[in-house]
Amino acid sequence: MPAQSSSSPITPASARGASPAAAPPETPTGRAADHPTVGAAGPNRPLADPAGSGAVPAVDVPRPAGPADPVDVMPTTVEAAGSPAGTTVPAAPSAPATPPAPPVPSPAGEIPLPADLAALRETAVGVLRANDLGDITRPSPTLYPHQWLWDSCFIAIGLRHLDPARAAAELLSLLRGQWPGGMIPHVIFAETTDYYHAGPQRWRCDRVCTTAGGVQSTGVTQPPMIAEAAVRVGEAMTRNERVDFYRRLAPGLIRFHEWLYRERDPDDSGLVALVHSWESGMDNTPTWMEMTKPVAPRTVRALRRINGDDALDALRRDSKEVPPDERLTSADLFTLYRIVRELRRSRYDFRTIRDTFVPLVQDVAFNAILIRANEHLVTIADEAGIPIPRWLSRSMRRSRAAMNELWSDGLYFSRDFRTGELLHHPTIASFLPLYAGVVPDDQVDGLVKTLLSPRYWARYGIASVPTDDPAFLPRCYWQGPVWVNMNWLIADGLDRYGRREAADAIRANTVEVIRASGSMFEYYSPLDGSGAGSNRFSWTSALLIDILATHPQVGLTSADSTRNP
Ligand code: 2M8
Repeated sequence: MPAQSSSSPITPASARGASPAAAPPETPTGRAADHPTVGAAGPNRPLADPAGSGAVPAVDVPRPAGPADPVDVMPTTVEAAGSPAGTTVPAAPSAPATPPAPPVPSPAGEIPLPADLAALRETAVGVLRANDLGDITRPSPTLYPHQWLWDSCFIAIGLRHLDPARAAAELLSLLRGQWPGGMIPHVIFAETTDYYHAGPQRWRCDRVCTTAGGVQSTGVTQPPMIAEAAVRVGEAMTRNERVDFYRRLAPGLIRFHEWLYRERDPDDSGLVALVHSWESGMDNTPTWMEMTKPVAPRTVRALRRINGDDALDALRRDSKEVPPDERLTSADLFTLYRIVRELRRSRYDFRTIRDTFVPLVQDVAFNAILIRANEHLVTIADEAGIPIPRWLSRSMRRSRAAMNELWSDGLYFSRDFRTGELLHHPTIASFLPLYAGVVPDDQVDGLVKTLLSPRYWARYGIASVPTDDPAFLPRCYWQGPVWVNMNWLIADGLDRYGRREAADAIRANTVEVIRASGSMFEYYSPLDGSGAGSNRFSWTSALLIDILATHPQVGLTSADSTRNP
């Protein structure tokens, strides 16, 4: 793995004292009383504060209108080698009208990238640099000003190509927020006065626990991508650096996996349960919204009846950068806030939460990511020379077997923890068992065929909700758009099933949709490739850098829309 710390445009971690070999990174020490993001006068004031409106800086990056040439949106399909006969893989979007620029040496020093891709990579590096807050990287400059768990993992996977020590610091910094019981929170609040709609005062976690680093956090977790990211970062290090990094990470990481099973799988089912859609990372995915809508606050239902969505829209503050129709609905957002309130009252304790109205879901994507993470955890612990408790190894084995229970009618589905009923809503999550590597051989063909069908793989990539589903909205958050992290995970799984050509077609498509938009958007319409959500988004940038470094041939071929994978 080529490492480029010397020429990295990211500030070398050593300059900030954040090398994995150095002492743990300095941590903010603010508590509820003195943290700059807390307090009614601060920017994280309660949602309905009338003085709050308009305080969010407008995004200064123009939003592209989508592909210039409407002909570009016509579906083109090519035969998919490595997929069942008759399956087609949509081609990558065609190249921009300008003739291809001559190749320039790739920064990785291997296969030269065409000049436009080299420039795109520089844009991605620039985004990561701009979002770098020291030892953490915010997902985007305006909408997401703190540290998110799985974002940091995807970010580290890209950062390793620029500065492995900085990438390691990104992962180690997640341990600052670890709770005494082992939970690693989904957001660790940065010392910033920038507004975030679900800031510390919504969670009041300081009343429940003091984190090791004295930082403020949310009281829920997010997909456990840390072990995957750590192994990728470890690949970019010398053996000594890696062992040192793993020794620092492994104890906290093992405690996190222990917490997941102890706290969230109390009945030893093998599948952990989530208590909020924010834990799934796919906030408004239809599966979760089906569970969430019935617990909408009465006031929200009443306001909606009287004034439609307008009154609610006026109260929310997360949609100042991003138009409301690209985010979840206001009613759903206020319902998610209500669930946070209930979690807070339950002191984030699953035994208490179980007896409340809070929806509990054994989320298929989260559990798939956990299963893969377990494998990586074994590697990390082995190399660090730290044993994994026997009971944890047993739970890990149980998880692999339990995934089969989520299979129904050719897809995998999440399950209602209380009723044991499958939630039959097909989404991108249904394919994550490919990433986990738990799909039995005789089920792989069918699953891949479904993934490559136009229902899921539209002209500009894999839709997060099938395009013919009543819930599908091409530019609305987790309700339809293409997500670069999902593409990355599924392509990785396909590789391990020997479906390299389908995997590379996904990567080529990912690179192309980013190139066509010219910007690092949070998500993209699968129908016309237009960017949506936040711009200057970190994981899009990081995973683009990773794909171009690990699969440079994808960048070279992606402009050829007639290519046959
Ligand atoms: C989105 O979620 C946050 C809440 O966690 C939000 O909308 O405020 C999701 O896309 C999530 O997966 C992601 O980690 C986060 C930051 O990028 O944004």
